[in-house]
Amino acid sequence: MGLITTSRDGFVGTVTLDNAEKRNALSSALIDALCTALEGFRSDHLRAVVLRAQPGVTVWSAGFNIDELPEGHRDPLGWDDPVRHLVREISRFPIPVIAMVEGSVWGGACEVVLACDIIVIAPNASFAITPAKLSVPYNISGMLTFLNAAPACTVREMAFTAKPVTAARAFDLGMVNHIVPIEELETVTYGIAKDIAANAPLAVSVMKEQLRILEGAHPVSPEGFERLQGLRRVVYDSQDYLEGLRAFKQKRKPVFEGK
Ligand code: KGA
Repeated sequence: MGLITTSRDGFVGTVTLDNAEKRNALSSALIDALCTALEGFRSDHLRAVVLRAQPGVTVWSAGFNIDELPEGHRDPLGWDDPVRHLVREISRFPIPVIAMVEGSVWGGACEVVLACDIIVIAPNASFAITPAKLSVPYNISGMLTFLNAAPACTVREMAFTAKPVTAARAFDLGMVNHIVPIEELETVTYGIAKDIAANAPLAVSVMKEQLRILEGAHPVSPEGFERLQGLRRVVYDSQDYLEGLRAFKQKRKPVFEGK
């Protein structure tokens, strides 16, 4: 079964998430396919990429494939985690990636969208930062993706409540570039892609990399890094982490005890 589809029109490539049955949860297989598609676009010297889901979805992506999270005592979001790999791939990709979003975007998928260069959304889009719902310690560079995309007080509210933010609010907060009626979503998105594709690709590419390096220019001391990793370990070693996973699989609300 295909998890994504790809297409291209001139210098513009499209990757469409195509696993609505599992709400486009970011399984390692889906992410592998997506990264392979991006690599193909890179070697063919495309100049803009649109990342989207099938038209009409109510869930753009349900985030991490929770079934693939480790059963405790292992960092669930370490360097080699597929979502971390995808976020790095998008942000280091030398071609702008435009996220075109209708429907809800959860957890790791919210980070993936916010890691894209430009975001165009329909009024039914929504965004949620979900680790607190699952008792997952999000990783440090992931928190930076959120912090680079939204005001710190918004990131705090989203992370602590895990409640979705509406499209209108995301636009008001500057988290996305455009909110447009659903009928105009493709026209606006592909219009931007074509504008980018008409420009000098080397100049665009170097500006993208400059912005990535500048956005990531936050020195963290070794002591601070180790402190954060130690605090994260307490969370993924906890009973609450196991409870979060179990509750999702049993389709019930988790009961967290703070231990
Ligand atoms: N991982 C794995 N499977 C998932 C999934 C996920 N994140 N989300 C949905 N599925 C599966 C679900 O188990 C079901 O499978 C199918 O997709 C349809 O889901 O048919 P099956 O085998 O039972 P469902 O729930 O029936 O669809 P729905 O009623 O339309 O509801 C859609 C939503 C998105 C509201 C619902 O599926 C949901 O709440 N999903 C989880 C959203 C979430 O909390 N995501 C965060 C994932 O964690 C994450 O990103 C991390 C680790 N994080 O933030 O730190």
